[in-house]
Amino acid sequence: MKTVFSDDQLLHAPRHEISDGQLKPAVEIPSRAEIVLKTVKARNLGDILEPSDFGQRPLEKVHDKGYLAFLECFWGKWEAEGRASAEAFPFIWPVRSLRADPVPDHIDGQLGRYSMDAGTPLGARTWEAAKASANTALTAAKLVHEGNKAAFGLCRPPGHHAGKDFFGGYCFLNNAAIAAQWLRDNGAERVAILDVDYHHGNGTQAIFYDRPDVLFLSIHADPRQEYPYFLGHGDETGVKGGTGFTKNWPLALGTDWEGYLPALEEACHWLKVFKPDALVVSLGMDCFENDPISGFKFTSDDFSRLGARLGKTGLPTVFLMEGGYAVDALGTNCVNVLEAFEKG
Ligand code: 6XA
Ligand code: ZN
Repeated sequence: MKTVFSDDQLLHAPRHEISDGQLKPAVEIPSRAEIVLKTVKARNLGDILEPSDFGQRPLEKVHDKGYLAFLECFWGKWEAEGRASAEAFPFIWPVRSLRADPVPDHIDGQLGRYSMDAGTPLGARTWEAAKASANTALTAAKLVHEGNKAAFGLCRPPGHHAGKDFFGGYCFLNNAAIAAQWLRDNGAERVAILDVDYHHGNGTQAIFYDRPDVLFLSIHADPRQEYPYFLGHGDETGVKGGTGFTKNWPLALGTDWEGYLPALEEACHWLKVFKPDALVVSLGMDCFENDPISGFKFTSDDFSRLGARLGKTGLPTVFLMEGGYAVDALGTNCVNVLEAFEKG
């Protein structure tokens, strides 16, 4: 299987995140991508390609233009205000009873308008890295469109929490949504997204919530107990024409492979019913038992089981990396999925 990756994706290098009332060392760091790349090479998964530049258009098909302009111009304004020695965190949001329009002129207001949490700092080169990550996803989608059975977009920063007009959960551009939309725009009539990251992909779900042409399936920690807390419940099944084309399997903290498998089988059943022209997998490795911020109990071998099961669907598949923060094991767990998929 071919892997797509660009060094530009390393340019987003957050120092801190806010958690437990403290500025803690960031966990979504460049070494995540480096260890996966190293393992892809060591295990001879296949060729490694640089992404092509798809320009702004595929981003605009998913994201709000004002949001994209905000991401692009943010650091210049932050610098102009003499604040460039620190990375930027939002601290106010337009919650119930406040207005999200008009968009504030002040960058602190804009930061809140275009974000969902305080755990995701913006840095000097975040925009470049996020664009490169989206181009990696698009290039992987194009490889599958051109007839490759599967491709791996080694995306980082990740994407599945990013909405039409907000960043959060370490995500800026929704790589999976951008890839799925590009596949739709290039001949695929139906695209399915299966999100196996430990956290619910709230951004991806929201982007396609009223659409019958993109099926969104997600297996994740119950939002009653886990981030992102405000989406990912079992009763969210889509709206309008999209009713029935979103399905969620929220699972209890402590879930292991045996507890996970029935949900995975149900998801695979819906893939069979939907018959997509292509599958996009939001591939998080944070279901791992030693993940520092998560609560499932996958072993490294379970990632091979996951890959083998996905391989059995027989679908042309675009794998896009999402979360996973046990850096030492991240390469092994990720390549376990991809290798087993190819054998399966
Ligand atoms: C809160 C946790 C963010 C979750 C990021 C993630 N700081 N999402 O892995 O899939
Ligand atoms: Zn995650």
